[in-house]
Amino acid sequence: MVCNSCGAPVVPTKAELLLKKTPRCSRTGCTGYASERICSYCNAALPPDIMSYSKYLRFSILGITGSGKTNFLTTMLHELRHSPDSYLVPSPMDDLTKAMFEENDTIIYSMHEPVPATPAGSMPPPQLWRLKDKNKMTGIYIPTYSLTIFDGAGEDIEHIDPVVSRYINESKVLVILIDPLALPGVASTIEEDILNWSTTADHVNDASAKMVDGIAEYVRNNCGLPPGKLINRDVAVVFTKIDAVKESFGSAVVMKPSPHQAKKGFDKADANAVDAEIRDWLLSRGETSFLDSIDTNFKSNKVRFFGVSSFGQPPTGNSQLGKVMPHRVLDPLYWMLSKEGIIPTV
Ligand SMILES: Nc1nc2c(ncn2[C@@H]2O[C@H](COP(=O)(O)OP(=O)(O)O)[C@@H](O)[C@H]2O)c(=O)[nH]1
Ligand SMILES: [Mg+2]
Repeated sequence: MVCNSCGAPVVPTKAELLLKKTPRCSRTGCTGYASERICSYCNAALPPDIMSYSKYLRFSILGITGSGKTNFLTTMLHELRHSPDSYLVPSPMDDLTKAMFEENDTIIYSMHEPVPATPAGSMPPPQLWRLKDKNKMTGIYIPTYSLTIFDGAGEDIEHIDPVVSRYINESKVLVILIDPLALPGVASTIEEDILNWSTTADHVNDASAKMVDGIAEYVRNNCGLPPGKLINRDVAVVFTKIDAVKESFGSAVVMKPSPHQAKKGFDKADANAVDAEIRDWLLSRGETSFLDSIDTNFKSNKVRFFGVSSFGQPPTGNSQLGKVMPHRVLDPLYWMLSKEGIIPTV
């Protein structure tokens, strides 16, 4: 904490902590208060209420460039905000998060365009959200959770910046996106227009598998884990752009509407069925290298596969969307919430 008058660092007294009072500056002659919090590592300003949450959720969205990270994050937050039976109310904790979200939200929902690719080399800061839990509200209290989301750095993952590697390391859940259209065997079966409108980058073979190996290596190095030890971290593998390959899923469970929100909990049977369908699909397309890189790096009981479409249907032109109807974009979040005990598993 820093004094708002003289800028000196301030350590709150025990009484101030206990009574949740704004600490006073202890410097002789200064009458200021320490209402500002800054990160002791990088000096960035932190939201004043950052220490006051019931639970802290942190996740990183990781995936090769163009795998759909930013569009997925934007539609996920939009759905959480706007769906009629949502009981978790999100609000941005700081101006930067608000501005980033509003810009992307306008592009998708008002301009009907996909969010353009993040320029190479730029590194957006993590988004800070608070979630209010209407379900557990009492007359005087509403449980509020902090949700920090890092929208990853695409292919740069092979040369992870130290700051990014810290975000990855501190994430409770790694959300790894797998773009079916970046898989060599799949791209050749997709209609050319749909493929062009749904992809922004060309990738080398096995790009997704290499990215997973890269992430795993960083987590291992940072945690001092030997190469042979499986990483004990929750991993949501999110298969994006499922609209572009929906024929091959036929009447699978993953193509049906998500049941979690209506059930006010995480529907495990539904999630198990989806998990099996996505794994089988990847196997049937010969994507063993991606599955192997997941299975040989992470503990199997910590990994869950999901299938989503941020737009509900492929873009209808170059940078042009039809009606935006996100499909199952909240499923990974519901899993995380159930792991934290915020919603029940049903
Ligand atoms: N068909 C389809 N295309 C998508 C979907 N989400 C994203 N895309 C396409 O993928 C491209 C890259 O998405 P983006 O979110 O920028 O990827 P990022 O680089 O991982 O953040 C976009 O230009 C979209 O055209 C989706 O749900 N369906
Ligand atoms: Mg992006």
